[in-house]
Amino acid sequence: TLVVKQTKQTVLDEARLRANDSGLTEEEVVLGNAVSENPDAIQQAALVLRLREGMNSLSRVLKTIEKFQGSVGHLETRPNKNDKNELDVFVSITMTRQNLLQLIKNFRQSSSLGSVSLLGEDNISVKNPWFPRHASDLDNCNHLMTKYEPDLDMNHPGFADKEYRARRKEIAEIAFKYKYGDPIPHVNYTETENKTWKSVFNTVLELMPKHACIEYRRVFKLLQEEDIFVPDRIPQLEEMSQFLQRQTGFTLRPAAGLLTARDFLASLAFRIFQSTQYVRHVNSPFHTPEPDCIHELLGHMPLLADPSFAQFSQEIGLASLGASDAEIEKLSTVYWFTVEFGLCKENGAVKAYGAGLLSAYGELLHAMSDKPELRPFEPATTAVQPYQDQEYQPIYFVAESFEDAKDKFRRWVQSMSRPFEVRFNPHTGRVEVLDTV
Ligand code: HBI
Ligand code: FE
Repeated sequence: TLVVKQTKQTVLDEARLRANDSGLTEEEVVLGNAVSENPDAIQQAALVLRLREGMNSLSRVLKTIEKFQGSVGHLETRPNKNDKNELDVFVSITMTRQNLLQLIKNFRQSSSLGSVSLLGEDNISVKNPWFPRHASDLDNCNHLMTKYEPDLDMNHPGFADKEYRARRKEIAEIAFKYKYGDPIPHVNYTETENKTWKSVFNTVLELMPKHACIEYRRVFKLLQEEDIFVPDRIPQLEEMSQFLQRQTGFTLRPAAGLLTARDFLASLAFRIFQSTQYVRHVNSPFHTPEPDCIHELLGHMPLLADPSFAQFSQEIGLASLGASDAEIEKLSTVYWFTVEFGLCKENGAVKAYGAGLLSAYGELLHAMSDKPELRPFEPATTAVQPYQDQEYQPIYFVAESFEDAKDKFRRWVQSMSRPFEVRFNPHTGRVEVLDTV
């Protein structure tokens, strides 16, 4: 990327240089100001455009800016030195970040206006934000949200238990040291920890036949047949990871706790699930304020071994790469109401597929009772539904099927303002960035 401390003159020269370098004949648009993440923040941006049809396209550019409620502060034009039929335009505009991103996307998608590339003053570029391009980059994506950890959350059942906190730390340490490619270290779970697993495992066994979706039941049985799911011992993450890999190509990497939504979602793009490895407090086997390995193993693993669900999970991950904070929030909400608390239809009945339901019998029974409100899964409305992470949900969303949820989700992702598209290349394991044409 280019260094960007520029006056409008150098912005214009820069754009010209880049156009010459790359042999582009299209306009170049350069965003000259650092961008804030708030979609409603009013921001100033300098765009440099090269117009093929001179004044005609200039009026179209200005109309477009007007349509996005931008105001023009400064406008300069001059003929392109190399091609007198082309016009270089510098325009300084003020508008909301959200509209700015849409405007830029609009420019980039309009064939008459051609391509747009962006530079930010702090090297924060809308077009090239940093995000992991390969699973090994996930070594840098494990930022924690510590508010529900036993050291900080007074409501955590382990808050007053020094021994528990030390044990949790010891296990979390594995995740801090972990690097891409390492096998996941074995944990010798204590008798107490295995006992906690057993009581949750047995309630799941009891409730599953009636309430879990067919995909969950199928994989659960397979895990029992392979002796990975047994009542008396907690499965090791490494054996589970190898099982998933055989089913859908998903693998696990150890997580030290609740990750930020951005980091957590990013890993899904690579079919990697970041899983905690420590166990909830023995005094509270049926509820945990933070994710623990019982929740990950009993709740998440069976569905990650289902091909259609695995695909859906990866697509949420791909949609999150390089997304704005506001969009990450929406994706997290979709994740919450699907992967964590989703319901689906099965032969006319409603079944659970959300991990937060399948690994917590209290909420599962609540979801299946006539108390909560059930609404059809519709990404645009689901994404803005406020949710509860401390009590049972008052609202659940019901998908027709995973295939239908995927279709709807794909269509909704298209409405996001990201000025590029991403694609996972399974041959290289890399995410490729495609400019939207
Ligand atoms: N971190 N370790 C871990 N496990 C999760 O299930 C998890 C997370 N961070 C965020 C998250 N889940 C979701 O609630 C969404 O915000 C993506
Ligand atoms: Fe979860």
